[in-house]
Amino acid sequence: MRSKVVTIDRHIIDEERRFPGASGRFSALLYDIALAAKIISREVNMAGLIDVLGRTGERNVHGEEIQKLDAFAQDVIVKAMDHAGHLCCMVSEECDEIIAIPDRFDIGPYVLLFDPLDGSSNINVNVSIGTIFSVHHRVTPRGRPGQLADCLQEGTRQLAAGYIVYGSSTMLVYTTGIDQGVHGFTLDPSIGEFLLSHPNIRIPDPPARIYSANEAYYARWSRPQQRLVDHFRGLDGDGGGGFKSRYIGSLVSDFHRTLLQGGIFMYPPDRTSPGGKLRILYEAAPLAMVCEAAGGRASDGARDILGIRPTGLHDRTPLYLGSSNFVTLAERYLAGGREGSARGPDFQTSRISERGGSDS
Ligand code: AHM
Ligand code: MG
Repeated sequence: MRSKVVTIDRHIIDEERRFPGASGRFSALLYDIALAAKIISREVNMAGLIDVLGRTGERNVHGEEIQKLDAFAQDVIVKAMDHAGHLCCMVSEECDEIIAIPDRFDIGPYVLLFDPLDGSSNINVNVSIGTIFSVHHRVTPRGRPGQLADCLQEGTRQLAAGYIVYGSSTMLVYTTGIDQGVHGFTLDPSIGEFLLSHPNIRIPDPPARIYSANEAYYARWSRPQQRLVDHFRGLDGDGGGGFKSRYIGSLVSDFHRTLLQGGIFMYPPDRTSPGGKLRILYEAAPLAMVCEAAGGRASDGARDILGIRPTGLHDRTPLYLGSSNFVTLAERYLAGGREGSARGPDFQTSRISERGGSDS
């Protein structure tokens, strides 16, 4: 039994005290994200009842229009975050352009980038979905609306990143730096509070041997990518195998499992999406920060995700995320050439590193 109950608010305040001189603005921003998460969680849990209460386009018992959940989540986050004076602008998967702070509100020093409800194909079938967020400090002069330059920053410059998974319970997981730890909070719906349930999360070592990818796209992958998965399946006759396959199709949920159990999540480039599917700013970079803060690695197959500087708000990237040794193994296979050349130069050593240094 844990000896004390720590709410997310208490945790954020305690963390802030470690930085004398902190304005409290950043803590307030995290607090507002947690508040938005609670509202979205409540609605996600009611999702199955929408058909009972009325269909989208109709009004609910409060006389409010019932929205699609992703539009609802977008609305909740914008309304929770736009007025407190923390932000200079926002970026969302749901909006082509930068979301400006309305003129009547103060302009702050931070940028919030988010995917309000990721895993859209799972929304209507009661499978876990999530929200992803990333916070940067602005780089343009203060006091004016945020600019593109404030949004298009490398992942290494994130001040905080995290996600909320709406699963069998709702959890919020976040970090404020690679060396600041990753902390997980579970929502207790009876008191409406996120309670610290997973302090200092580290990806287990040795990790679970789990790979996660949409294998229906196998025929569209490059030969090195196919060989990597053949290796996980034990089909290449070269010491692989012993892996399980798990793929939910919700990035947040697949990543959450990877964080708690280890393994590798992959969304590779393929013939129809040569640049990958997942977006850098509000999908790949924030999860990469959490992953690295928990001792893992995140790569696009050749480069660290956190080093990528996007040129557009919705730029995409291939993504390999999870246990450090598996991500490095993937890079070694892919270095063999994306168009199907022979095995990568370090193929033999990859068998060793895959198990974290001991092949026993
Ligand atoms: P979305 O932002 O439209 O929901 O797309 C992102 C989702 C991720 O959650 C998930 O990892 C991936 O798309 C699944 O894609 P696919 O159905 O191609 O496997
Ligand atoms: Mg998404």
